[in-house]
Amino acid sequence: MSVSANVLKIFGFDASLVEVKPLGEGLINHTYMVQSGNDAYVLQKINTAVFKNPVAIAHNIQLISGYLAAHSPDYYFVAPASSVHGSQMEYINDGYYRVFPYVKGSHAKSVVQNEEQAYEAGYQFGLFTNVLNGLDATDLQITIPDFHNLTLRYEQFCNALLYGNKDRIIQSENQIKFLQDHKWIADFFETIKTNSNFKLRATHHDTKISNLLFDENDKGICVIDLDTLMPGYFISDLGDMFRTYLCAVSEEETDFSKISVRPNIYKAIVKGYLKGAGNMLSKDEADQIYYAGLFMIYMQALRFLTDFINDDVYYGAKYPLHNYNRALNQIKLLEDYINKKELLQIEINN
Ligand code: GN1
Ligand code: MG
Repeated sequence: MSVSANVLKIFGFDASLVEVKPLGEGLINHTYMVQSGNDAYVLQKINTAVFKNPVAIAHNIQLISGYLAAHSPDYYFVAPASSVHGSQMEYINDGYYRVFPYVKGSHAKSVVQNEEQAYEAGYQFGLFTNVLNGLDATDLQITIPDFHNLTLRYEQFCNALLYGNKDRIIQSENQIKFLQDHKWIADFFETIKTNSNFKLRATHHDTKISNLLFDENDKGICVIDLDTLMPGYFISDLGDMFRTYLCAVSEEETDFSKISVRPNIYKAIVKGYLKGAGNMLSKDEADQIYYAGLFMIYMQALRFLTDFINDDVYYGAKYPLHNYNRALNQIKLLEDYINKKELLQIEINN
C-alpha cells in the first residue's frame, strides 16, 4: 500500500516535497510517517472493515477535545490536523484518512522495560479516564459495537468452532480446551455488567505501551490512538496494560519459554493507575483490579484463536500461524498470571 498524491494534497502536502514511510506495528489501520521539511506528521487510513462508522471516531475526538479544552486546559491532547477543506477526517478515493502532527521529541515503545515506565503508563491512562470523569461517557459514540463485551467474544469463539476451518480447529484442540475450561472468566463479566457500582467511563480500550508517547526522560507525554475511545469499564484499560506490560516480551513472541509475569511491574502499573485515577474508582471496582488482567488476557487469547479458526478474517496474518502463535502466547501469559495470583496482591486504600 502506498499513499496517493491526492490524499497528500487534501491534507496540504505536496507529494514531490514530502517523504512517506510506513509506521508502527498495528495490523488494523495503515499508518505512515510524513516528513515535510522540519515537520513530521502521522497519516492514517482507517480500516473500515473494522471501524464501520469512522465518523463516530471523529465525533468522539472532537467531543473530548472540546471537553478537555474547557475543563482541563493543561492536559496535553493531540488533536488531528485539518485538511485543506477544514475537516479532521476526509473520505478520499477509497477510504477515510486523517493526519496528526507528530509530537516532537516523542518516542513510542513496544515493550515495558522497567517499573518506572510501567508506573508512568499506568499513571497516564488512569489520568486520561480521570480527566474525562465529568463527561457523560454515553455521549461518546460506539466506534466498534460490543468491542470488549467478553460474553459476545465467547459466543464468537463458539461460532468459530461450529463454522470455522476444520483443520485449524483440530490443530487448536488443546487451546480450545483451555479456553473452554476458563469460561468462568467470561461468566464473571456478567456480574460486572449488572453491577451499578461499575461505572461506564470514557475508556481508551487499547492501552498497549505503543499507545503512549514518552519524552527523552521516559516521562509520558500523551496517550494516542483514540479510535476505540468509547464508553467502557475501567477493567479494559487497566487489564490491557497488564496484558501488554507484565511480560518482558510482546504478544508477537514465539519462544513461549520467555513468557512470564513480572510482579514488580504489576505493582508499578497499579500504583501509577491509581495515582492517575485519583479517587475515581468505587470500592466494587477497586476489588476487581486483579480480575482486570484475567478479563483482558483471556479476551485477547479468545480473539486471536477465534480469528485463526476463521482464517484470519479480522486481524489478517503476517505469516500463516500468526494468530495461532499469538493465541498460544496469550494462553501462556494467562496461565502464569493465574499461577502468580498470590504474588499480585496489593494493598489498596480507598
Ligand atoms: C488491535 O491494530 P492495533 O494494534 O491498534 C486491536 C486491539 C488488540 C490488538 C492486539 C480495533 O489493535 O483490540 O488488542 O490489535 N484493535 C482493534 O494486537 O481490534
Ligand atoms: Mg489500536
